[in-house]
Amino acid sequence: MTRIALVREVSPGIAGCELTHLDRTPIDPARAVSQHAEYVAALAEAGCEVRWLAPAPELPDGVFVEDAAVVLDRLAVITRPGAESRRPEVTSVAAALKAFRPLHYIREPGTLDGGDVMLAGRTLYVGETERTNVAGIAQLRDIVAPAGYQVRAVPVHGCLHLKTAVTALGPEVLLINRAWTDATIFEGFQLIDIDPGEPFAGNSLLVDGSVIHAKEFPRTGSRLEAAGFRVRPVVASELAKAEGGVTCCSLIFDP
Ligand code: CIR
Repeated sequence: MTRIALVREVSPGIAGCELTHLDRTPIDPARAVSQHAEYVAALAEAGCEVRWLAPAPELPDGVFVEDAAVVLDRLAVITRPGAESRRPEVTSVAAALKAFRPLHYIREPGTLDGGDVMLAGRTLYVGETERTNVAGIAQLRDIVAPAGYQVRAVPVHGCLHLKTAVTALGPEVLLINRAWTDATIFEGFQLIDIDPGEPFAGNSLLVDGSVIHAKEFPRTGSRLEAAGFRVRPVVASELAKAEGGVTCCSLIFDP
C-alpha cells in the first residue's frame, strides 16, 4: 500500500496570492515551480505516490493543497477556507479524495484552513486564527468525535496558521516556535525549539521517518538532526514569500 501525496502545480498567478503577515515581495514563478518540483521529488523519495490535481491557474494559492482538507484514517474533512479567494480550491480536492474517504464538510459560518490542524496521536490541535474560527473548530470537533479524535483549540499569534508555529514529528515530539503559540498546551510532549534566528522553521513535514524541512533554516535543521531525525532539506524560499511552508503543498495519506 503506497502512501499518496496529493499536490497541485504552482499557479502562474502565484504573485496574486493571499498575504497576511508578510509584505508582498516579487515571486519568481519559474523559480517557485522548480523549487516545488524539488519538494515533490522529496515526497517521492520518501516513498509517496505523487498524484497531481488538475492545474488551476486561476487560483493563485491553489498549490497550498493542505488548506483544503484534513485527511484522517477513516474520513476526510473538506474545509471552508478563511480567505474567500481560496474557497473554490476545495472542489477539486474533494473530487480527488472521495475515492478514498467518506467526506464531511465545514459549512458556513464555519471557516477552517488545513494549515491550522495538527494531528498528534488521536488529538487534533487546531489554531484559532484569522482563517479558522470558533464555529469551524466546533464543526470539526463534531465531525471527528465519532471516529475517536479529540479536538483542542490553540491560540496562535503573529503567524498565519498553527502549523507555521508548530508541527508534529510523531505522536510525542513537536517542533515549535514558542513565540507564536502557547507551549503550555503541549505539556507532556518533547518540544524541540526552533533556532530563535529562524522564526519560520517550525513548519516541518515528517514522511516515512524523514523530516522535509526548508533548507533556509539550517540551524533548526541541525537541532532536528541532533534530536535523532533524518532531515531532507528542500529549498523553499520562493513559496515562503507567499506565506507557504513545507506542509502546505501536499496532502499525504494512506489509500
Ligand atoms: C494564504 O495566505 O492562504 C497562502 N498565501 C499561503 C497558505 C499557506 N498554507 C499553509 O500554511 N497551510
